[in-house]
Amino acid sequence: MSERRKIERITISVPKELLKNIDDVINKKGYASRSDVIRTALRGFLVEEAWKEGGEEEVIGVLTFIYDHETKGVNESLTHTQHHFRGTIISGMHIHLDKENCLEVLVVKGNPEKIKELTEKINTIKGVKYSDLTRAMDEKIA
Ligand code: NI
Repeated sequence: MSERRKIERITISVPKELLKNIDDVINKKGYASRSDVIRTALRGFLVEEAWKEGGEEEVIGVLTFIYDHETKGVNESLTHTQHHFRGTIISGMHIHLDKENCLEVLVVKGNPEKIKELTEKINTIKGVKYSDLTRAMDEKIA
């Protein structure tokens, strides 16, 4: 077993009602145990902390957006923006959804502020109809 997979046992105190609600989720969703749920929640907390304003850590995420490729200048603007942020964008995928809509998925990595800046830039390009940023992290997810 590697160093990072070593398990420590901790004791935590929680209000009865909260524990009941957690047990309800465990039963409903089929989690293996309370520990399993708490580990998942803790990882979510770490991701949230890493993405908080002023975060210095490198994070990873997925930016998904839909745009109308027939909007004048949208392709040029998207290409220009993505070249500008080439240090942040690891990979991308483009799907032609229908006659006018395109779906693009960008895997992004770097400083959280830089990723938010890229997200804002894409959101404000004329022709972009929808976007969503999935926040994650590639380190510390022990
Ligand atoms: Ni397309």
